[in-house]
Amino acid sequence: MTTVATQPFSGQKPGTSGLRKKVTVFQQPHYLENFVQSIFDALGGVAGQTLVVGGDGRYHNREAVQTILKMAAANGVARVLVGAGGILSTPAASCVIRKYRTLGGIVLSASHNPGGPDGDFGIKYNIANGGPAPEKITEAIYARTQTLAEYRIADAGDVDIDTVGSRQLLETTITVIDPVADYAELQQQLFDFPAIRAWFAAGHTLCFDGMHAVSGPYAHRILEDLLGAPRGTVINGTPLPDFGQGHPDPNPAYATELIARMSGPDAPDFGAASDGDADRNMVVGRGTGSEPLLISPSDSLAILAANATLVPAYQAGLKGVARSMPTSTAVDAVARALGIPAYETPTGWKFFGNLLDAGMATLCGEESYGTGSDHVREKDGLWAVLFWLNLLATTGKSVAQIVQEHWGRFGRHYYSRHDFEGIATEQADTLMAALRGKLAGLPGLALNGLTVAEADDFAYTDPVDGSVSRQQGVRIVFAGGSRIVFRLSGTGTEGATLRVYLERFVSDPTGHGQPTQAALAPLIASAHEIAQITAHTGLTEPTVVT
Ligand code: G16
Repeated sequence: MTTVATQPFSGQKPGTSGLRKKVTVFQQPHYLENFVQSIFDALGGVAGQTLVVGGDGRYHNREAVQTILKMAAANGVARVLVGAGGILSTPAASCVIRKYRTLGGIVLSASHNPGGPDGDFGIKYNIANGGPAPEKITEAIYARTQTLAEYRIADAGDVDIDTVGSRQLLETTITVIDPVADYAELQQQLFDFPAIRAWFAAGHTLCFDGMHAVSGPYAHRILEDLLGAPRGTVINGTPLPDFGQGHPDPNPAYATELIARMSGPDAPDFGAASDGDADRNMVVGRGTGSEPLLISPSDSLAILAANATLVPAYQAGLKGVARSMPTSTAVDAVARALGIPAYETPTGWKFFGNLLDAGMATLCGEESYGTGSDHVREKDGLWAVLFWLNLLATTGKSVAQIVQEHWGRFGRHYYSRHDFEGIATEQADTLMAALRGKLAGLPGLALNGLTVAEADDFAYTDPVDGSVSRQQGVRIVFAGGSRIVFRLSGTGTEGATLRVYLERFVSDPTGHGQPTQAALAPLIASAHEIAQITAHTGLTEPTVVT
């Protein structure tokens, strides 16, 4: 065991979901070690505890796992459960933390951000409930990074992390586990596997795009081995350190292979993709013409909530639902019909943890392709796919039928997010400051046929612990319920990304067939005018539209 003298690095502040930086930043001597020691210290020490360690398999994953194991041993951790090959998807890590009642876990992932030597890397700490550490812990970790003077690490060779079984490192037991087994067992307890198996046996088809990221092994095992979907159902199913040089973000802009396969009359019945660490999902149906039927994540959440009692795990009904503030209010309409509460939280899955722990919400979701439930404390990509498969199998309906019927009953919430990436941080901050400065004068403003009803900067008081989070996004609500939300991303690693979220509600079914961007055109024009996006950033168009 060695104690190494070190100096603080600036900027080790966790964002929306852990610390995300370029791989080259993490490769600096002491950088990862400082952050890991700060986690251990912020927890008040980890001696005698059990921790879970794993990651999404991206470049630098294996090296980082070895460093963490040696530091865990030097800090007196009793036992570490590590996924074979250093692999654990984010929802699987959450599942393992909960199942084995560990103190928590360290998850290595930069989620949907690209990987490889020039790509991104990330690390986050999850607490004993299996969910991302709440702000009071991430703030304590950050505070510790600023004063750290030394860290402890075992002066030992690398541990075998590829063979399932236990071995010793100093006094610490390193137990290498099958990364899929516990997660697959949990999913079988939630869904009607025999019905889904029968759906595949009847010739129905699915295309699941693993995007060369960590969902592949989970999808192969569950969809093909356990549910009998034919081989080839899962595409891009082998995790690669650079994700095949792709961008493992399951949206129409990046999941291009899935979109191509879902286009045209011979498309599979159902399509889905997941991201770098397998917590996100995009679901797609067969369209009527050559275009696939893209289901917005907000609609997907609402549809799952409306049909939840068809799934064994949720047969008794939902206690409540929760969505992040920028997510469309489609699920609120379902909650009203079901007579259950709907909570609105800031962006970041960590804000759902208390609601789930307190039994106040059962399903949660976000516009950023995240959906999940109280079965773990992370969003869960494959879980959402299994939920949809369960609905398709038990109703016998097509994806398009389920979506059309939902809109017919609840109305349609047209929704889109426009991202303006690569903005200089000062420009983005100036834009947001100018917007905040205007808020009080906006109500009553009429533009593009819309009238501003309310405008504010979202603040959230957690109903369980009373903690307050301010400045979580500027909301502009128009008469009739249309909304524009502006906020800066907390997950990027270069410059700033402005996210503009657009929502318009249409109750009349004759208005449900419009192309999304056309339906939102007055809101898009208003967003540009109100925020002066081009004047502040020089960008006339978004760089990504989802
Ligand atoms: C993370 C968070 C999500 C959030 C998303 C986007 O997801 O867990 O709650 O919606 O980032 O955040 P932002 O808009 O700040 O970039 P993931 O999948 O990247 O871990």
